[in-house]
Amino acid sequence: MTTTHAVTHGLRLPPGQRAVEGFPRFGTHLHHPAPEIPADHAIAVGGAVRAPFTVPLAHLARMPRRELAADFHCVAGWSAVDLRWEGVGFDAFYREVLAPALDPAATVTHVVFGGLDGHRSVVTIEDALAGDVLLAENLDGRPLDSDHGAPVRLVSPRQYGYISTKHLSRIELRTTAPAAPRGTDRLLEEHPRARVWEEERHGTLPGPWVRPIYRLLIPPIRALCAWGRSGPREAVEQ
Ligand SMILES: Nc1nc2c(c(=O)[nH]1)N[C@H]1C(S)=C(S)[C@@H](COP(=O)(O)O)O[C@H]1N2
Ligand SMILES: [Mo]
Repeated sequence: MTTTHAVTHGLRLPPGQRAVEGFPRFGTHLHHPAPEIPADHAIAVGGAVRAPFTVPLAHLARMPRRELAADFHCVAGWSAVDLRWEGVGFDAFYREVLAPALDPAATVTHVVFGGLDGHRSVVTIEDALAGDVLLAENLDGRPLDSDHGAPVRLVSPRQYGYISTKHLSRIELRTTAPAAPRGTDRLLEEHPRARVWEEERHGTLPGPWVRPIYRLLIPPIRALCAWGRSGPREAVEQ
């Protein structure tokens, strides 16, 4: 098993980030409980492939496994430090499972990762194939719980957290940049790269400008997300 330690550039945290205790449940799902996981959960692959297909989780179990020690950075400004993920490297998954199924005429430029709850993230092929991107099934030695993306999630530690789609159920290979979903709020406009060390927090505004506004969103979003947690209410972190 190989272990990768994410680059820290000699700084404890990327610009504008503050460490939090533990690892809160957080996301665009807000107060909604985690989605039901089908017993036969599989990742559906579509887009620029010769024919769509699905990859059952049992297939991941047979692939070379990787560990990744990394901090996790939400675009709103909190960072969870030193998480230990385990799963399959996305680069290996791409080589073994996705590339052989590609339409031979296609040049993939972007990968779309979709979750069971409808969340989706768009990643350039360059960022997706960075060596430390993982299809993670375990966190800190245990299978992912529903707060953190059971049964499998993307983890891209050099990008803001919204890229790391939880409850991963769909991978689409694209040959052009997909358009932003209709109704996307300009205030929360995503950056096409979302790299944390470059503070690519926002699509058009400089990262440091939006910091204070995004930071205001942390307490209400955290409280809403905690409300939808799977564990006992008394375990909800404040
Ligand atoms: N399926 C799904 N994945 C998601 C989200 C979501 O709402 N749904 N939120 C994203 C955001 S904004 C963040 S910061 C991280 C939070 O991951 P955590 O809940 O494990 O802390 O998940 C990301 N992945
Ligand atoms: Mo986030």
